[in-house]
Amino acid sequence: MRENVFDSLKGREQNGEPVVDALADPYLQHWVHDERLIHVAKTLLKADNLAYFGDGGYAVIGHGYEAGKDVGGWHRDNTDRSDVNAPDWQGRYSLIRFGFYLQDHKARSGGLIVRRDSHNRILRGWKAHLHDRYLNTGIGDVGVWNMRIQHAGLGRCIRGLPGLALGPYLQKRLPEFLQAPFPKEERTGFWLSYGLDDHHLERHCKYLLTRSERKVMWSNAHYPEAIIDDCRAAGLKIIDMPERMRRAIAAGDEVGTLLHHRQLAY
Ligand SMILES: O=C(O)CCC(=O)C(=O)O
Repeated sequence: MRENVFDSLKGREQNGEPVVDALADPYLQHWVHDERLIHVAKTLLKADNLAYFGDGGYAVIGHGYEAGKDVGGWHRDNTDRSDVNAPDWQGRYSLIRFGFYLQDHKARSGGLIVRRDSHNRILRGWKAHLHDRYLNTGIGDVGVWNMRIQHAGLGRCIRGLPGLALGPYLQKRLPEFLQAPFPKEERTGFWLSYGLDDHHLERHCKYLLTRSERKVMWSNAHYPEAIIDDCRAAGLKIIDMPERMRRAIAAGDEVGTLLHHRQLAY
């Protein structure tokens, strides 16, 4: 997978290949319909109507992905991030994201921190930090999270006690020698989101249409029929968000304009 990501990156940086989501990327599209991932997703979500909605991609630190600017802060990936009365927080939420960290973070910093139980409630104050957990992923591991959960990329852990997470606040305050070093390789992540084909997903798709980085990722994305067939054969429905965005643009709708998260009206 790491090789696939670097082949894709080389294509973009050296051959001018366009930035597209994972399913439109010839180096990565086979991962979207990997039956092992689909099996895990369906098992976790306890249902069969699984869909991919154009939310898959990678980032390599130093290649248009900067610590403190693009990665490092606490956030959620869902549509309604702080308003627990909003639709995302009603009923069973059904969107998940796989995160592959393609180097060893067993005792090395640079992996993901998640805040346990924050997908069920809003945790505030210092007590929230008691829920922080560094994912000590090794090579070949994958983290999967509910997209409502609070998390922070480029986490750090304590040297010698790698199970202990250091979120953005503590990273700035704890002396460097107490913090576990980063792996030597370039820090690379590859992410794939899936959801059940339901009202939560439809709302999230509407939300994604507002975002400018989706416009970048989808403007040149086209899914070959053969790949859609492979997905179907693996039991995965494809929601063609690039096409939906193009249609919205052609109809004169305001899409792809927001640089940052803004909650949808409800
Ligand atoms: O680990 C990272 O680089 C950030 C991952 C993340 O926050 C996400 O995929 O939503």
